[in-house]
Amino acid sequence: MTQPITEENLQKTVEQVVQSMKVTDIHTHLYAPVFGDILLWGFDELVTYHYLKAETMRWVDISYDQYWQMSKVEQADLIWQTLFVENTPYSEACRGVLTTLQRLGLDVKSRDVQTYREYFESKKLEDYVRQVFDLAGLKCAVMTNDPFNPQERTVWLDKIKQAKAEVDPRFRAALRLDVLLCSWEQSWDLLRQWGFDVTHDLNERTIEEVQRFLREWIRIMDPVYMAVSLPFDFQLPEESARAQLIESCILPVSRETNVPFALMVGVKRQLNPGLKDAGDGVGKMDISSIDYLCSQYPHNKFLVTLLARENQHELAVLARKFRNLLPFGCWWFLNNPSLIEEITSMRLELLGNSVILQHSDARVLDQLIYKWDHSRKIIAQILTRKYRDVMATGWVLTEAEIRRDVEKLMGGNLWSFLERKL
Ligand code: HDL
Ligand code: ZN
Repeated sequence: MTQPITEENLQKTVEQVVQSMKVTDIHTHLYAPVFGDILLWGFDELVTYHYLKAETMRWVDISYDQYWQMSKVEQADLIWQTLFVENTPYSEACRGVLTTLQRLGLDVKSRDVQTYREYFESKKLEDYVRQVFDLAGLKCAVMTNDPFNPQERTVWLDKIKQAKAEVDPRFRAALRLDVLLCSWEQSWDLLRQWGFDVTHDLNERTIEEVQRFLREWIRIMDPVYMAVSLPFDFQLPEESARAQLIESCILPVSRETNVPFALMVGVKRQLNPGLKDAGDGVGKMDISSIDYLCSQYPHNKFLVTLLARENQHELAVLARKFRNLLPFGCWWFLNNPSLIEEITSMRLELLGNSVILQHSDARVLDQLIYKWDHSRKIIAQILTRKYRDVMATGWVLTEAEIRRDVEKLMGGNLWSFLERKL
Protein backbone atom coordinates (compact mmCIF):
# COMPACT_ATOMS: atom_id res chain seq x y z
CA MET A 1 0.00 0.00 0.00
CA THR A 2 2.93 2.35 0.61
CA GLN A 3 5.03 1.40 -2.42
CA PRO A 4 5.32 4.38 -4.78
CA ILE A 5 3.09 4.41 -7.83
CA THR A 6 4.89 4.24 -11.19
CA GLU A 7 3.77 5.07 -14.73
CA GLU A 8 3.62 1.30 -15.31
CA ASN A 9 1.25 0.48 -12.41
CA LEU A 10 -0.69 3.76 -12.16
CA GLN A 11 -3.69 2.94 -14.36
CA LYS A 12 -4.12 -0.58 -13.00
CA THR A 13 -3.87 0.65 -9.41
CA VAL A 14 -6.41 3.46 -9.89
CA GLU A 15 -8.83 1.12 -11.67
CA GLN A 16 -8.52 -1.46 -8.91
CA VAL A 17 -9.03 1.13 -6.15
CA VAL A 18 -12.02 2.77 -7.86
CA GLN A 19 -13.60 -0.58 -8.76
CA SER A 20 -13.26 -1.96 -5.22
CA MET A 21 -14.17 1.18 -3.23
CA LYS A 22 -17.41 0.72 -1.27
CA VAL A 23 -19.47 3.83 -2.00
CA THR A 24 -22.04 5.89 -0.16
CA ASP A 25 -24.75 6.48 -2.76
CA ILE A 26 -25.93 9.88 -1.57
CA HIS A 27 -29.17 10.01 -3.62
CA THR A 28 -31.45 7.16 -4.68
CA HIS A 29 -35.19 6.40 -4.89
CA LEU A 30 -34.68 2.97 -3.38
CA TYR A 31 -36.24 1.71 -0.18
CA ALA A 32 -35.18 -0.82 2.44
CA PRO A 33 -37.18 -4.07 2.06
CA VAL A 34 -39.25 -3.16 5.13
CA PHE A 35 -41.06 -0.60 2.94
CA GLY A 36 -42.56 -3.37 0.81
CA ASP A 37 -43.48 -3.02 -2.85
CA ILE A 38 -42.38 0.60 -3.22
CA LEU A 39 -38.89 -0.92 -3.51
CA LEU A 40 -38.83 -1.64 -7.25
CA TRP A 41 -36.67 -4.46 -8.66
CA GLY A 42 -36.54 -7.12 -11.41
CA PHE A 43 -36.58 -7.27 -15.21
CA ASP A 44 -39.89 -5.51 -15.94
CA GLU A 45 -39.15 -2.65 -13.54
CA LEU A 46 -35.68 -2.29 -15.09
CA VAL A 47 -37.08 -2.12 -18.62
CA THR A 48 -40.01 0.19 -17.79
CA TYR A 49 -37.71 2.78 -16.11
CA HIS A 50 -39.15 6.15 -16.99
CA TYR A 51 -36.07 7.08 -19.02
CA LEU A 52 -36.87 4.13 -21.34
CA LYS A 53 -40.57 5.02 -21.53
CA ALA A 54 -39.63 8.45 -22.90
CA GLU A 55 -37.23 6.94 -25.46
CA THR A 56 -39.84 4.38 -26.57
CA MET A 57 -42.62 6.92 -27.06
CA ARG A 58 -40.42 8.64 -29.66
CA TRP A 59 -40.90 5.59 -31.91
CA VAL A 60 -44.39 4.18 -31.28
CA ASP A 61 -47.69 5.64 -32.54
CA ILE A 62 -49.87 4.50 -29.66
CA SER A 63 -51.31 7.24 -27.46
CA TYR A 64 -49.99 7.86 -23.96
CA ASP A 65 -53.29 6.58 -22.56
CA GLN A 66 -52.94 3.37 -24.57
CA TYR A 67 -49.44 2.94 -23.10
CA TRP A 68 -50.60 3.56 -19.53
CA GLN A 69 -53.48 1.06 -19.95
CA MET A 70 -50.96 -1.71 -20.70
CA SER A 71 -49.78 -4.07 -17.97
CA LYS A 72 -46.21 -3.72 -16.69
CA VAL A 73 -45.20 -6.83 -18.70
CA GLU A 74 -46.85 -5.48 -21.86
CA GLN A 75 -45.09 -2.13 -21.37
CA ALA A 76 -41.75 -3.94 -20.91
CA ASP A 77 -42.35 -6.07 -24.01
CA LEU A 78 -43.12 -2.93 -26.06
CA ILE A 79 -40.00 -1.15 -24.78
CA TRP A 80 -37.80 -4.21 -25.36
CA GLN A 81 -39.12 -4.68 -28.91
CA THR A 82 -38.79 -0.98 -29.75
CA LEU A 83 -35.45 -0.06 -28.18
CA PHE A 84 -33.62 -3.40 -28.00
CA VAL A 85 -34.84 -5.34 -31.08
CA GLU A 86 -35.80 -2.70 -33.65
CA ASN A 87 -32.90 -0.45 -32.62
CA THR A 88 -29.48 -0.99 -31.09
CA PRO A 89 -29.64 -0.31 -27.31
CA TYR A 90 -26.74 2.08 -27.00
CA SER A 91 -28.57 4.92 -25.17
CA GLU A 92 -27.26 5.09 -21.57
CA ALA A 93 -30.51 3.79 -20.05
CA CYS A 94 -30.70 0.91 -22.58
CA ARG A 95 -27.02 -0.02 -22.18
CA GLY A 96 -27.59 0.03 -18.44
CA VAL A 97 -30.15 -2.76 -18.66
CA LEU A 98 -27.68 -4.90 -20.60
CA THR A 99 -24.79 -4.15 -18.20
CA THR A 100 -27.02 -5.21 -15.30
CA LEU A 101 -28.01 -8.47 -17.01
CA GLN A 102 -24.38 -9.14 -17.88
CA ARG A 103 -23.08 -8.45 -14.36
CA LEU A 104 -25.78 -10.76 -12.96
CA GLY A 105 -24.32 -13.51 -15.16
CA LEU A 106 -27.20 -13.68 -17.66
CA ASP A 107 -26.59 -14.40 -21.37
CA VAL A 108 -27.09 -10.99 -23.00
CA LYS A 109 -26.46 -12.30 -26.54
CA SER A 110 -29.43 -14.71 -26.20
CA ARG A 111 -31.85 -11.75 -25.96
CA ASP A 112 -34.11 -14.30 -24.25
CA VAL A 113 -36.49 -12.16 -22.20
CA GLN A 114 -38.32 -15.16 -20.76
CA THR A 115 -35.09 -16.50 -19.28
CA TYR A 116 -34.33 -13.09 -17.83
CA ARG A 117 -37.77 -12.91 -16.21
CA GLU A 118 -37.41 -16.42 -14.77
CA TYR A 119 -34.04 -15.47 -13.25
CA PHE A 120 -35.52 -12.55 -11.33
CA GLU A 121 -38.62 -14.54 -10.35
CA SER A 122 -36.30 -17.06 -8.71
CA LYS A 123 -34.79 -14.38 -6.45
CA LYS A 124 -35.63 -13.83 -2.77
CA LEU A 125 -35.56 -10.08 -2.13
CA GLU A 126 -33.37 -10.14 1.00
CA ASP A 127 -30.72 -12.25 -0.74
CA TYR A 128 -31.02 -10.17 -3.89
CA VAL A 129 -30.49 -6.87 -2.05
CA ARG A 130 -27.25 -8.33 -0.67
CA GLN A 131 -26.23 -9.56 -4.14
CA VAL A 132 -26.91 -6.17 -5.78
CA PHE A 133 -25.10 -4.21 -3.06
CA ASP A 134 -22.10 -6.52 -3.45
CA LEU A 135 -22.07 -6.26 -7.26
CA ALA A 136 -22.52 -2.49 -7.17
CA GLY A 137 -19.98 -2.07 -4.35
CA LEU A 138 -22.34 -0.14 -2.11
CA LYS A 139 -21.71 0.62 1.55
CA CYS A 140 -24.94 2.57 1.94
CA ALA A 141 -27.78 3.92 -0.18
CA VAL A 142 -29.53 7.13 0.86
CA MET A 143 -33.25 6.85 0.16
CA THR A 144 -35.75 9.59 -0.77
CA ASN A 145 -38.32 9.59 2.02
CA ASP A 146 -41.50 11.61 1.72
CA PRO A 147 -43.57 11.98 4.93
CA PHE A 148 -46.47 13.05 2.71
CA ASN A 149 -46.48 9.71 0.85
CA PRO A 150 -49.26 7.71 2.56
CA GLN A 151 -47.73 4.28 1.98
CA GLU A 152 -44.29 5.34 3.21
CA ARG A 153 -45.72 7.34 6.12
CA THR A 154 -47.49 4.25 7.39
CA VAL A 155 -44.27 2.25 7.46
CA TRP A 156 -42.42 4.95 9.40
CA LEU A 157 -45.22 5.47 11.92
CA ASP A 158 -46.49 1.91 12.31
CA LYS A 159 -43.47 -0.28 11.75
CA ILE A 160 -40.39 1.71 12.49
CA LYS A 161 -41.32 4.36 15.04
CA GLN A 162 -42.67 1.64 17.31
CA ALA A 163 -39.37 -0.20 16.68
CA LYS A 164 -41.28 -3.11 15.20
CA ALA A 165 -38.81 -3.08 12.32
CA GLU A 166 -35.40 -1.51 12.13
CA VAL A 167 -34.57 0.22 8.87
CA ASP A 168 -31.85 -1.84 7.26
CA PRO A 169 -28.51 -0.11 8.09
CA ARG A 170 -27.56 -0.27 4.41
CA PHE A 171 -30.35 2.22 3.72
CA ARG A 172 -30.24 5.71 5.25
CA ALA A 173 -33.07 8.20 5.07
CA ALA A 174 -33.31 11.59 3.40
CA LEU A 175 -36.25 13.74 4.48
CA ARG A 176 -37.77 14.87 1.18
CA LEU A 177 -39.80 18.07 1.44
CA ASP A 178 -41.08 18.86 -2.06
CA VAL A 179 -44.73 18.69 -0.93
CA LEU A 180 -44.17 20.92 2.11
CA LEU A 181 -42.17 23.53 0.23
CA CYS A 182 -43.67 23.48 -3.26
CA SER A 183 -47.32 22.68 -2.47
CA TRP A 184 -47.99 24.74 0.64
CA GLU A 185 -51.55 25.42 -0.61
CA GLN A 186 -52.26 21.74 0.13
CA SER A 187 -49.57 20.73 2.62
CA TRP A 188 -50.55 23.18 5.39
CA ASP A 189 -53.95 21.45 5.74
CA LEU A 190 -52.31 18.01 5.91
CA LEU A 191 -50.06 19.23 8.72
CA ARG A 192 -53.17 20.54 10.47
CA GLN A 193 -54.85 17.13 10.11
CA TRP A 194 -51.74 15.55 11.66
CA GLY A 195 -52.04 17.74 14.73
CA PHE A 196 -49.75 20.64 13.91
CA ASP A 197 -51.28 24.02 14.82
CA VAL A 198 -50.69 25.64 11.42
CA THR A 199 -52.76 27.90 9.16
CA HIS A 200 -52.23 28.81 5.52
CA ASP A 201 -50.85 32.10 6.77
CA LEU A 202 -47.19 31.71 7.67
CA ASN A 203 -47.52 33.51 11.00
CA GLU A 204 -45.25 32.96 14.00
CA ARG A 205 -47.28 30.01 15.32
CA THR A 206 -47.30 28.31 11.94
CA ILE A 207 -43.55 28.78 11.57
CA GLU A 208 -43.03 27.23 15.02
CA GLU A 209 -45.28 24.29 14.19
CA VAL A 210 -43.64 23.63 10.83
CA GLN A 211 -40.32 23.57 12.67
CA ARG A 212 -41.87 21.06 15.10
CA PHE A 213 -43.00 18.95 12.12
CA LEU A 214 -39.43 18.93 10.80
CA ARG A 215 -37.96 18.00 14.20
CA GLU A 216 -40.56 15.23 14.55
CA TRP A 217 -39.59 13.66 11.23
CA ILE A 218 -35.89 14.10 11.86
CA ARG A 219 -36.45 12.16 15.08
CA ILE A 220 -38.42 9.44 13.26
CA MET A 221 -36.21 9.09 10.15
CA ASP A 222 -32.76 10.09 11.43
CA PRO A 223 -32.14 11.50 7.92
CA VAL A 224 -28.68 12.16 6.49
CA TYR A 225 -30.07 15.37 5.02
CA MET A 226 -33.31 17.23 4.25
CA ALA A 227 -33.87 17.58 0.48
CA VAL A 228 -36.02 19.33 -2.06
CA SER A 229 -36.17 19.21 -5.85
CA LEU A 230 -36.78 22.74 -7.16
CA PRO A 231 -37.78 24.13 -10.56
CA PHE A 232 -35.28 25.87 -12.82
CA ASP A 233 -36.83 29.28 -11.99
CA PHE A 234 -36.29 28.87 -8.23
CA GLN A 235 -35.28 32.22 -6.77
CA LEU A 236 -34.06 33.37 -3.37
CA PRO A 237 -34.64 35.86 -1.85
CA GLU A 238 -38.30 35.86 -2.88
CA GLU A 239 -41.70 36.88 -1.46
CA SER A 240 -43.24 33.40 -1.40
CA ALA A 241 -44.37 30.70 0.98
CA ARG A 242 -41.57 28.49 -0.34
CA ALA A 243 -38.93 31.10 0.44
CA GLN A 244 -40.34 31.75 3.91
CA LEU A 245 -40.58 28.05 4.71
CA ILE A 246 -36.95 27.57 3.63
CA GLU A 247 -35.54 30.54 5.52
CA SER A 248 -37.76 30.47 8.63
CA CYS A 249 -38.24 26.72 9.05
CA ILE A 250 -35.79 24.54 7.13
CA LEU A 251 -32.59 26.49 7.74
CA PRO A 252 -32.96 27.07 11.50
CA VAL A 253 -33.85 23.40 12.10
CA SER A 254 -31.11 22.26 9.69
CA ARG A 255 -28.48 24.17 11.65
CA GLU A 256 -29.92 23.19 15.05
CA THR A 257 -29.94 19.47 14.20
CA ASN A 258 -26.82 19.44 11.93
CA VAL A 259 -28.95 17.88 9.17
CA PRO A 260 -27.76 19.56 5.94
CA PHE A 261 -30.19 20.97 3.38
CA ALA A 262 -29.88 19.40 -0.09
CA LEU A 263 -31.10 21.46 -3.01
CA MET A 264 -31.67 19.74 -6.35
CA VAL A 265 -32.47 22.51 -8.80
CA GLY A 266 -33.26 22.81 -12.51
CA VAL A 267 -36.41 20.84 -13.25
CA LYS A 268 -39.03 21.96 -15.78
CA ARG A 269 -41.94 20.10 -14.23
CA GLN A 270 -44.20 18.06 -16.50
CA LEU A 271 -43.15 19.51 -19.85
CA ASN A 272 -45.15 16.64 -21.28
CA PRO A 273 -47.78 15.47 -18.74
CA GLY A 274 -48.69 12.51 -20.97
CA LEU A 275 -45.33 10.94 -20.05
CA LYS A 276 -46.12 11.24 -16.30
CA ASP A 277 -42.88 10.51 -14.33
CA ALA A 278 -40.96 10.72 -17.61
CA GLY A 279 -42.47 14.11 -18.48
CA ASP A 280 -40.06 16.48 -16.71
CA GLY A 281 -37.49 18.59 -18.55
CA VAL A 282 -34.48 20.71 -17.65
CA GLY A 283 -33.79 24.44 -17.42
CA LYS A 284 -30.82 26.58 -16.42
CA MET A 285 -31.25 28.03 -12.95
CA ASP A 286 -30.00 31.36 -11.57
CA ILE A 287 -27.17 30.32 -9.31
CA SER A 288 -27.31 33.61 -7.40
CA SER A 289 -29.97 31.88 -5.26
CA ILE A 290 -27.37 29.33 -4.10
CA ASP A 291 -24.86 32.14 -3.64
CA TYR A 292 -27.45 33.95 -1.46
CA LEU A 293 -28.03 30.87 0.72
CA CYS A 294 -24.33 30.06 1.22
CA SER A 295 -23.36 33.67 1.96
CA GLN A 296 -26.35 34.61 4.15
CA TYR A 297 -26.26 31.34 6.10
CA PRO A 298 -22.53 30.57 6.62
CA HIS A 299 -23.27 28.19 9.52
CA ASN A 300 -25.69 26.10 7.48
CA LYS A 301 -24.53 23.15 5.36
CA PHE A 302 -25.77 22.89 1.79
CA LEU A 303 -25.56 19.88 -0.49
CA VAL A 304 -26.32 20.94 -4.06
CA THR A 305 -26.80 19.20 -7.37
CA LEU A 306 -28.01 21.10 -10.44
CA LEU A 307 -29.74 19.61 -13.44
CA ALA A 308 -28.53 21.87 -16.27
CA ARG A 309 -25.15 21.23 -17.86
CA GLU A 310 -24.80 25.01 -18.17
CA ASN A 311 -24.90 25.40 -14.37
CA GLN A 312 -22.06 22.99 -13.60
CA HIS A 313 -19.08 25.31 -13.98
CA GLU A 314 -20.62 28.11 -11.91
CA LEU A 315 -21.59 25.59 -9.20
CA ALA A 316 -17.98 24.43 -8.99
CA VAL A 317 -16.74 28.02 -8.86
CA LEU A 318 -19.28 28.85 -6.13
CA ALA A 319 -18.08 25.85 -4.10
CA ARG A 320 -14.58 27.38 -4.22
CA LYS A 321 -16.04 30.44 -2.47
CA PHE A 322 -18.14 28.71 0.17
CA ARG A 323 -16.94 25.83 2.34
CA ASN A 324 -20.54 25.23 3.46
CA LEU A 325 -21.45 24.17 -0.09
CA LEU A 326 -20.79 20.55 -1.10
CA PRO A 327 -21.69 19.80 -4.73
CA PHE A 328 -22.70 16.23 -5.51
CA GLY A 329 -23.38 13.94 -8.45
CA CYS A 330 -24.13 14.12 -12.15
CA TRP A 331 -27.89 14.25 -11.74
CA TRP A 332 -30.55 12.68 -14.07
CA PHE A 333 -30.01 14.07 -17.61
CA LEU A 334 -26.32 14.58 -16.74
CA ASN A 335 -25.77 10.94 -15.79
CA ASN A 336 -24.35 10.03 -19.21
CA PRO A 337 -20.72 9.11 -19.98
CA SER A 338 -19.89 12.22 -22.03
CA LEU A 339 -21.25 14.61 -19.39
CA ILE A 340 -19.93 12.66 -16.39
CA GLU A 341 -16.49 12.94 -17.99
CA GLU A 342 -16.80 16.68 -18.64
CA ILE A 343 -18.22 17.52 -15.20
CA THR A 344 -15.90 15.22 -13.22
CA SER A 345 -12.77 16.58 -14.95
CA MET A 346 -13.86 20.14 -14.26
CA ARG A 347 -14.69 19.41 -10.61
CA LEU A 348 -11.34 17.74 -9.92
CA GLU A 349 -9.56 20.66 -11.59
CA LEU A 350 -11.51 23.31 -9.65
CA LEU A 351 -12.22 21.55 -6.33
CA GLY A 352 -9.62 18.81 -6.01
CA ASN A 353 -10.84 16.17 -3.54
CA SER A 354 -13.58 18.32 -1.96
CA VAL A 355 -16.61 17.14 -3.87
CA ILE A 356 -18.90 14.09 -4.11
CA LEU A 357 -18.45 12.97 -7.69
CA GLN A 358 -21.50 10.80 -8.22
CA HIS A 359 -24.77 9.37 -7.01
CA SER A 360 -26.92 6.81 -8.83
CA ASP A 361 -30.44 8.28 -8.54
CA ALA A 362 -31.47 4.63 -8.92
CA ARG A 363 -35.23 4.04 -8.92
CA VAL A 364 -34.94 0.27 -9.44
CA LEU A 365 -32.66 -1.74 -7.12
CA ASP A 366 -30.89 -3.55 -9.98
CA GLN A 367 -29.88 -0.21 -11.56
CA LEU A 368 -27.27 0.22 -8.83
CA ILE A 369 -25.22 -2.37 -10.70
CA TYR A 370 -25.01 -0.49 -13.98
CA LYS A 371 -25.05 3.07 -12.72
CA TRP A 372 -22.03 2.47 -10.52
CA ASP A 373 -20.28 0.20 -13.06
CA HIS A 374 -20.50 2.87 -15.75
CA SER A 375 -19.51 5.76 -13.47
CA ARG A 376 -16.58 3.93 -11.87
CA LYS A 377 -15.01 3.27 -15.28
CA ILE A 378 -15.18 6.97 -16.21
CA ILE A 379 -14.00 8.20 -12.80
CA ALA A 380 -11.02 5.81 -12.93
CA GLN A 381 -10.03 7.10 -16.39
CA ILE A 382 -10.17 10.74 -15.29
CA LEU A 383 -8.40 10.17 -11.97
CA THR A 384 -5.63 8.29 -13.80
CA ARG A 385 -5.13 11.32 -16.05
CA LYS A 386 -5.05 13.67 -13.03
CA TYR A 387 -2.60 11.50 -11.10
CA ARG A 388 -0.40 11.18 -14.21
CA ASP A 389 -0.32 14.99 -14.53
CA VAL A 390 0.71 15.31 -10.86
CA MET A 391 3.36 12.61 -11.16
CA ALA A 392 4.83 14.38 -14.20
CA THR A 393 5.99 17.14 -11.82
CA GLY A 394 8.06 14.60 -9.87
CA TRP A 395 5.39 14.17 -7.16
CA VAL A 396 5.57 10.66 -5.64
CA LEU A 397 2.23 9.00 -4.99
CA THR A 398 1.32 5.91 -2.93
CA GLU A 399 -1.60 3.52 -3.31
CA ALA A 400 -2.73 4.46 0.21
CA GLU A 401 -3.09 8.08 -0.93
CA ILE A 402 -5.10 7.06 -3.98
CA ARG A 403 -7.37 4.95 -1.75
CA ARG A 404 -7.75 7.93 0.64
CA ASP A 405 -8.73 10.26 -2.23
CA VAL A 406 -11.20 7.85 -3.83
CA GLU A 407 -12.94 7.11 -0.51
CA LYS A 408 -13.63 10.85 -0.13
CA LEU A 409 -14.76 11.37 -3.71
CA MET A 410 -17.12 8.35 -3.69
CA GLY A 411 -19.21 9.50 -0.75
CA GLY A 412 -16.83 9.73 2.19
CA ASN A 413 -16.94 13.53 1.92
CA LEU A 414 -20.60 13.38 2.95
CA TRP A 415 -19.80 11.95 6.36
CA SER A 416 -16.93 14.36 7.04
CA PHE A 417 -19.16 17.25 5.89
CA LEU A 418 -21.64 16.22 8.58
CA GLU A 419 -18.88 16.38 11.19
CA ARG A 420 -17.63 19.83 10.14
CA LYS A 421 -18.11 22.64 12.65
CA LEU A 422 -19.01 25.66 10.46
O1 HDL B 1 -36.42 14.72 -8.08
C1 HDL B 1 -35.60 13.80 -8.19
O2 HDL B 1 -35.03 13.24 -7.21
C2 HDL B 1 -35.32 13.31 -9.60
O3 HDL B 1 -34.23 12.39 -9.56
C3 HDL B 1 -36.56 12.65 -10.16
O4 HDL B 1 -36.96 11.60 -9.29
C4 HDL B 1 -36.38 12.13 -11.58
O5 HDL B 1 -37.63 11.67 -12.05
C5 HDL B 1 -35.42 10.97 -11.69
O6 HDL B 1 -35.72 9.85 -11.37
N1 HDL B 1 -34.25 11.28 -12.18
O7 HDL B 1 -33.29 10.31 -12.36
ZN1 ZN C 1 -33.77 11.62 -7.79
